[in-house]
Amino acid sequence: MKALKYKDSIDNWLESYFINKDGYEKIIYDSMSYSLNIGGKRIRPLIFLYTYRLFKNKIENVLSIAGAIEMIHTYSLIHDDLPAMDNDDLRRGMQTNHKKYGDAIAILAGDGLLNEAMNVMFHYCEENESLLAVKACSYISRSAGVSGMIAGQVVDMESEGTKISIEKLKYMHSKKTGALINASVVSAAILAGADNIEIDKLSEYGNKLGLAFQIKDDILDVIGDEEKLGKKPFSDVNKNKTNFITEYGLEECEKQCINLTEECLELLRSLGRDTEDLEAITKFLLYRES
Ligand code: GRG
Repeated sequence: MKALKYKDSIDNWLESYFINKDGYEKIIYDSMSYSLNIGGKRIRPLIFLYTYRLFKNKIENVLSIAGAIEMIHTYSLIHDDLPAMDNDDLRRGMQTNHKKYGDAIAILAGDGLLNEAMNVMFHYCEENESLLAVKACSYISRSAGVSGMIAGQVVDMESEGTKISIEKLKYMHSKKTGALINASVVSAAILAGADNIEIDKLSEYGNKLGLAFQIKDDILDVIGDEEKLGKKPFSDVNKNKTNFITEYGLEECEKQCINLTEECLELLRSLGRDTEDLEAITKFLLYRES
């Protein structure tokens, strides 16, 4: 599959962020860098950059906000893998953070990444003295917070081992996975000065993309290859969790993914802008193997 544009820029920004950090607390920098830099598709920061590029040219100016979004995502994965949550040993094909550094450092690494993401965003707002930046960054922090991703995670934890309705399943994923994907699109549009009609269309695109992403995640959990996934498959089955496969079956899920992808592409085309990169990543997500 063709490499996604700007992925190297994101990887380089993240790799150089915690470089040359020393002192008694060095282990926390090692631990945060470990999880940030052991792979990851960088879907959210790329979607952010591609959306920004619909309206503005210079992505170098906003690379830090893209990096902050990936820091938030990585923190959520570290905490999700902890024994108190999903208790997973493998992530991105490597040991999970707590397996390598222990539970205490993994909790602090997640906290550290979340706070660092906020520092990066505040710094951007200060430097640019921009109200659009404040609005964009507060959209991101709200989406990651208790009315967004954390709400979804709470419903997920509370539902373990019980059968939940499709409505609740969709609610859970619109928050847990969808909120940060939606924020990656919408915050970029806000920051770039898009008008309300464009923001609304892009928000709808983000919501549909988030749902397609989650259904594909459930499909891969059943038919994915362990090596490519970088983690053990059948995690939902083993934890007795309701997911889209248990509710709709594999064939119907594949159909829904294709339909949602088509709806995403139509929304993008309706913007009347050069949406080539967003279209490419939308299709990439449909055909991904990890
Ligand atoms: C701990 C507050 C808190 C939230 C955790 C995102 C999340 C909420 C948990 C992750 C569990 C999970 C497997 C969710 C399904 C969708 C998802 C987010 C998959 C991982 O994202 P990718 O595929 O991963 O973008 P990479 O490694 O490529 O970055």
